Amino acid sequence: MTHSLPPLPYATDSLEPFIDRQTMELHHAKHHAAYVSQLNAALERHPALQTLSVEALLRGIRSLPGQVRPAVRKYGGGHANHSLFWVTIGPPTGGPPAGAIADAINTSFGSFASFKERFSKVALNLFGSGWAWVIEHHGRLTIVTTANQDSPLARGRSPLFGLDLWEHAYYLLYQNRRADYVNAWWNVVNWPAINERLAHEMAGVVAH
Ligand code: MN3
Repeated sequence: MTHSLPPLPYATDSLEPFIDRQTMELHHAKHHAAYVSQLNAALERHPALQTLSVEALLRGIRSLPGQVRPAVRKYGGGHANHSLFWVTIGPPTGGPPAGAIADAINTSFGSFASFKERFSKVALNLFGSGWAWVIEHHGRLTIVTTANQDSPLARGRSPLFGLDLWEHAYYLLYQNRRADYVNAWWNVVNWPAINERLAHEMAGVVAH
């Protein structure tokens, strides 16, 4: 089994004006695709690892052979991070989160406004390339960052959603204005999809 680039579940221009078509095309078909092909190349000599999902590779990264570990960290991380990113954004629907994610946000941060402020601040303070993440644990949400393409999965944490803070995610439209990109991203967050992920995670916790 080899890893493959998941198709985008919407048209590349459907996030405009917040994320432009050209950025979406390059980001998905070039950047993400490169992580997938580099991951596959790294696993070529490790047939036993080729049956594992990218999530399983990252969760078990410490037990991987030393020669393949850096590639899984970089390219497996890049593949998993982007696969999650695409499905937790979507065409703008407007409006704040509802349902379970709204409850979890209110419980953890007091209000959506204060969550938004905290998350944005964390995203702006991240130096260099990386990601800001929201992680759920027993119904409470926390905000963490990772550098480069490091995945929270490699630290035993499952990200609910995250924001790509590499310049390739915003430079064409926003140049160096990361704050404008972060502000724009709130308009394309797919709260219904995040609610579904949250429901699965909370069901998983109950089942343990
Ligand atoms: Mn990216």
